[in-house]
Amino acid sequence: LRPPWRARSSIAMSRMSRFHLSSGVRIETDTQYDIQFRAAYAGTALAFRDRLIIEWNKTQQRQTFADQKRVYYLSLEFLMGRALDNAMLNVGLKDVAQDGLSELGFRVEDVINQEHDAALGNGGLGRLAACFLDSLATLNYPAWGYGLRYRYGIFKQEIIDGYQVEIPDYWLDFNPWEFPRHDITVDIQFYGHVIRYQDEYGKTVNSWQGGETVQAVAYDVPIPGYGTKTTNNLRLWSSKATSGEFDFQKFNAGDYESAVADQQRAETISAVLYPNDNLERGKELRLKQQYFWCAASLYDIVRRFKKTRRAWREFPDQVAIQLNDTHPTLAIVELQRILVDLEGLDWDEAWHIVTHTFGYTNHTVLPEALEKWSVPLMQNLLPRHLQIIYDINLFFLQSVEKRFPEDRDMLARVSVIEESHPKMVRMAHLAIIGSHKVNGVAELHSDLIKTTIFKDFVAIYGPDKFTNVTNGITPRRWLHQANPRLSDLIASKLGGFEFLKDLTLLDQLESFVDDKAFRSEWAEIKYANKIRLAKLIKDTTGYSVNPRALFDVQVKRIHEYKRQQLNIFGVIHRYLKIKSLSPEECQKLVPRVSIFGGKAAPGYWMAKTIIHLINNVAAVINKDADVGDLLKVIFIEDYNVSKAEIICPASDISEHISTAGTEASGTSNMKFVLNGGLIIGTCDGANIEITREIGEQNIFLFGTLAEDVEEIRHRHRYDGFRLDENLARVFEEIQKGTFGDADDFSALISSITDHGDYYLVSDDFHSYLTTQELVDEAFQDQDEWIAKSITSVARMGFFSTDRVINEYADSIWNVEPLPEE
Ligand code: 26W
Repeated sequence: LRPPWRARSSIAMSRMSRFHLSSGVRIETDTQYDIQFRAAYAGTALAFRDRLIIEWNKTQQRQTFADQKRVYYLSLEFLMGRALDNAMLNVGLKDVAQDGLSELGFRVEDVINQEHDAALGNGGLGRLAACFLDSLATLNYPAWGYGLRYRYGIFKQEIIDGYQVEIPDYWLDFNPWEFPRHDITVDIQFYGHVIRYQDEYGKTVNSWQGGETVQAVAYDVPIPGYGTKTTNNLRLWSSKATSGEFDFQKFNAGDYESAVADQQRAETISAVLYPNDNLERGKELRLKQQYFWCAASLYDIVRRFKKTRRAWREFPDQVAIQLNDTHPTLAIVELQRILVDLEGLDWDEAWHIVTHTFGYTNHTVLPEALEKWSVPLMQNLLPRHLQIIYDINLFFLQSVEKRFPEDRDMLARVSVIEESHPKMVRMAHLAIIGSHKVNGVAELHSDLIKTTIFKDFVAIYGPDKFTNVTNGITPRRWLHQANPRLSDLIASKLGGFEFLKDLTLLDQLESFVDDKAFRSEWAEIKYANKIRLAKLIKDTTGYSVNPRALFDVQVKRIHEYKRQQLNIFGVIHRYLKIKSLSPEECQKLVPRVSIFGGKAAPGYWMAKTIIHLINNVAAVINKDADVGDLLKVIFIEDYNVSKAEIICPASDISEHISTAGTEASGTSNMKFVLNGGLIIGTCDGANIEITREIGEQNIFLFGTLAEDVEEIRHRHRYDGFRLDENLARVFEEIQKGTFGDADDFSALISSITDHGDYYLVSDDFHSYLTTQELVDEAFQDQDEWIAKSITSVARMGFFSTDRVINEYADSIWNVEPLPEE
């Protein structure tokens, strides 16, 4: 932080009074810098918040008045990052704020950096939801996000002695971006039992009684669009004890302690984000979170619909609900319950409405990530919902049986209920049956779900129910905000910032590829961004890295399928090679900085082992005088959205090297390329479409193809397994203890050597190394490298979430934008 100097001008004084009013801090007299910075942040944030509120109210009124179809995006995760910079840029007043703050002696970046990330997500799925909100507002769609207001977001990661340590992320100390709506509450029921009886007209009534209730309270977050007045709403639910239950009965009975315990139990529901990514663990509290959030959101959506006094059959013409993975699948069951049990509709009529309302997006094919809930657990927590699930399944299976009378196995395969011990509810099956469209998030992934996990459903419903919508990223945050200098340079060539609203306009950059001055400005900006990252590295790890070296980055959740182990084994190989060369030979090498970042789920032991190995390798290599600048290894702790904004603009190359067929899409690949970094990757997820767009000559692809993976795994299992020679050499070095206690890494090694190498690390190691050599070679021709960088950026227009949202709107939601006249 650069200390602010004392401000004297009168404009500055009047702005300070805003700080004073909002924070109780007097900037001109308070000498504690951190307090001053916090006050500057609070004052600026509140000033922008005021502006947002005005447009937010107008937007809500406009949408109510227009009374057209709305989109509801249900996501258990919204990985928003910081809001202030985004608000400044979207409202278009960052310059004004910058001037005002500098009069007070502050740099705007320092003020922006005061904000705590809103980290209500694990990784790709949560960040995608955040990018979607930005595009929905920017494109003027009448849209709401619904999520949970976790008191603790994803944990903060510290690296201590090379190990990941998790620290709770309490982020709500001062959050000017949320508005508690104590008037908007919903009572949510759990447990209890179902009573079935005939009413006076002989109709069967199912009544869910007893159990306990918890109150959902709405907290609203304004979502401003870029360069538009539309400001949508993200509604996050917070849990608390229902007032009646907590205070009076037990309190009066003198049972204070247990009354407080009840309150705490209620608040636990929205207390913490589950930190697993792609791993399902079947915990009751997680199911409670899911129902709590689905039921509150549905109540809200239905309440809004009812105000229009339309007939129920018009519900799907007014409401589109998108399920971000299977986490909100209970919303399907809840809507059926509301319509049948509470509103008295016939089953079939209700089911027609339900199935025309929902769309389901799948984000993973990993078997361990597919949600299943045990029937006894569900029976206990949501007895009426379980009955409804059984009925949905019964009617579904009856229709399947009619169409496939010969195929008994088919019924067992597609059933919502898995006949295991205990029985399990398969949420993906329920999501498919209850939706009118199912989509994957990249072409390969969408093809894979149709031919593997959901194959039978394609046979049942036909291929049209299954579709692809390839992911994207918002260029506002991931180009304009993260890389302002590059954005300015592009704008100077394209005649303005229109490309931020229509990213395909970037294609005009291609005509400047041969422009020498342009190239050197382009290269200079990349270099400046690398200096900025080098500073972050110095500040957080203490290591100095040479910004002229090739920056090779892999930042994402740590997971065996994403294969950070392949990368670090490659680094060890490089290290051994450097050690074996003469000083003259070393002269010819390209200096490299291998940069890692990412969190491991706290219970994912193998992922934590990979982090440990990376850090131990870094400790050895970084202090080896023989190596010097030729190789540095960095683990950036606590990778999050704000750090991504510094890291993505600073890569020369980034790694997207999952085993083919395992990464549904990937979105950081897009962020890196959009910022002029090249990528090394496997033929997986969106890498394939990136290649198609930017051209094969601009990407470094390697490794096994998805279609061959199964056969190779089979070979490993039955014909034995041959370890790659170079990898064997790397393992020897680890086993010698070069990188700390060899026992620490024995399981990591034996997962490859003795347990079938499920992720094909050894199979792909040779082509990985060969491709890395091509990277080195290419980097030596900087002119050509920059040309590739510019060409790639020019061809990235397809990967904007604006394109993505328009595709969802046209092919799944059937909603229209509602711009301000
Ligand atoms: C139930 C535990 C759990 C938690 C999170 C299972 C699965 C998830 C997410 C679906 C994991 C996730 O974030 N998937 C990622 O979604 C991105 C957005 O579509 C894709 O780009 C990534 O490839 C995919 O891994």
